[in-house]
Amino acid sequence: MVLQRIFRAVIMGPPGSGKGTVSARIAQTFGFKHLSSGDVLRVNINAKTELGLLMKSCIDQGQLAPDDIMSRLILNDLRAMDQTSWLLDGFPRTVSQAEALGHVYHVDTVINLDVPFQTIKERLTSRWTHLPSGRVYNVDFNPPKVPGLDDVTGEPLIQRDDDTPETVTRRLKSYQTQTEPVLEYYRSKGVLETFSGTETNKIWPYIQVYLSKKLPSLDVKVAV
Ligand code: G5P
Ligand code: MG
Repeated sequence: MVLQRIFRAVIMGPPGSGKGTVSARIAQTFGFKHLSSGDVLRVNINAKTELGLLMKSCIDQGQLAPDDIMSRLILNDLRAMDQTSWLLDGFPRTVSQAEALGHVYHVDTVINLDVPFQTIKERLTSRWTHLPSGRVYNVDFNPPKVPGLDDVTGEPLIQRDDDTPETVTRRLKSYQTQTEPVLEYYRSKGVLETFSGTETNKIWPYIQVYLSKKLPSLDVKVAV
């Protein structure tokens, strides 16, 4: 029998605010499983699955995928992670998705990255991604050791089709209209914690301290 603390967290923030970058640090520091809805969709698009083919044009145009499809997809993946602490990145993105998640799981905390839109636009055009793992690089901020190649596997990096300046503008708009209301939803539940700034390295220590304090206060769950 193993005693473990199950912690369920969500990370939110506009496109390019650093959700993937901070999630990797949280996963490494606290041992959470990281599930990114965008990564799940991109892996499906790359593998040309039925879902991927359906979702590709939505994503390329900077629009959100339909709520029912996203909720089914993510809740299904979460079922396999029931015995472990997890961190959801990119889901929920609408109030309807937040309600679907809330019907099944209690969310312990929501980390909100509050980064100015101008900072974000500059970052996304210089982002490089390793598709199979979701690892992200940036030519200025965290360049790969060998240009164009993933540090861990040596496989090629790609630039996302939705990182063009026009699509980034559309993604930011849909964030304002469809995702910002989710912040209010979680604020009203008393679980929202906002971290503001323009540099991940400056925000990260505050998140680390916040989570370190939060974790011991959780109920101990017993897993066998
Ligand atoms: P995604 O994949 O969830 P977004 O738009 O929410 O996409 P994105 O673009 O993945 O978010 P991020 O994860 O917040 O951004 O940011 P990141 O990748 O860590 O950092 C961005 C860049 O900045 C990187 O190059 C990083 O190295 C760099 N960086 C980080 N910190 C710093 C710093 O301090 N300084 C500098 N200079 N650089 C830094 O969703 C994609 C699409 O999938 C669909 C939608 O169509 C969405 O648009 N989708 C959904 N649709 C409906 N419902 C859902 N739940 C959906 N989820 C996904
Ligand atoms: Mg991301």
